[in-house]
Amino acid sequence: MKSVLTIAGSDPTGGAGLQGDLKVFRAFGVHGLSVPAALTAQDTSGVEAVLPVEKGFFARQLDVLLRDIRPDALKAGMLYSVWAVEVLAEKIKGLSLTNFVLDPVTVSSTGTSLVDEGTLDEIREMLFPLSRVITPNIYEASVLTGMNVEDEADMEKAALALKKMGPEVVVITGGHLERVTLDVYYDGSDYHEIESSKIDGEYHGTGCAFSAAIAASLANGHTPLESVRKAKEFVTVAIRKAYHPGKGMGLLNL
Ligand code: PXL
Repeated sequence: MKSVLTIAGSDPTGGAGLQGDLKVFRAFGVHGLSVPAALTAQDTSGVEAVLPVEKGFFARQLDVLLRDIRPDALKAGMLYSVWAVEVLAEKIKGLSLTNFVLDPVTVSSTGTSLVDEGTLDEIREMLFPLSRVITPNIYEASVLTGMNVEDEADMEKAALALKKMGPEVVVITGGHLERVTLDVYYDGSDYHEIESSKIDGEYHGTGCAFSAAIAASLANGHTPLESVRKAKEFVTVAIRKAYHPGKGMGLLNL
């Protein structure tokens, strides 16, 4: 069985973050490894507080785990701190880890910041060049490029700008057309528009599940484009079957 590592935040609701990622890994038939970079206090209505894992202990978790198991793919979600980015970049380089999927998380679905000051700049500089696939949504693509990303043409321009920052593949998610949602995939030579039907309502953890599914699929030997398509189908089904265990947002049925 392939092993896939998530480095992300803890989400006690089980919908996003590490806990969501581990369910995705199981659904894709891979063994899930997980290292928390931060804890959150949250419910289905939103994130109330964030506590980063202390630097030395974050590094220790990675050191100990990675000297035993070499993951076939890994994903990073909420890293929160500048130093978590630096520690992770060192590990990926030092061990020549491949199939790294980066979800450049900025804010929670309800608007709480999930990055400390300077973290996004550090992600762009240190982690983009090590990434096989990056998965910003249109908001994150705007913040990372300084462009105003709204329609399909903007998404293509932003994907080009992001590609120049070093990742092998860029997927910008969450474009809205009249009846469909649109993701733009760019690998330096071709653009692919990936459409799916729009589903009403607010769902928590879609970005986390998407990037985790891409990582799992890469570990299973699929190409980035195949992996992105499989991840999109998986998340669409999970949204369609979402449920409401709490009083706030729906959680994906992973
Ligand atoms: O969806 C972004 C996200 C990532 N990671 C954790 C989260 C959230 C959103 O709330 O809680 C841990």
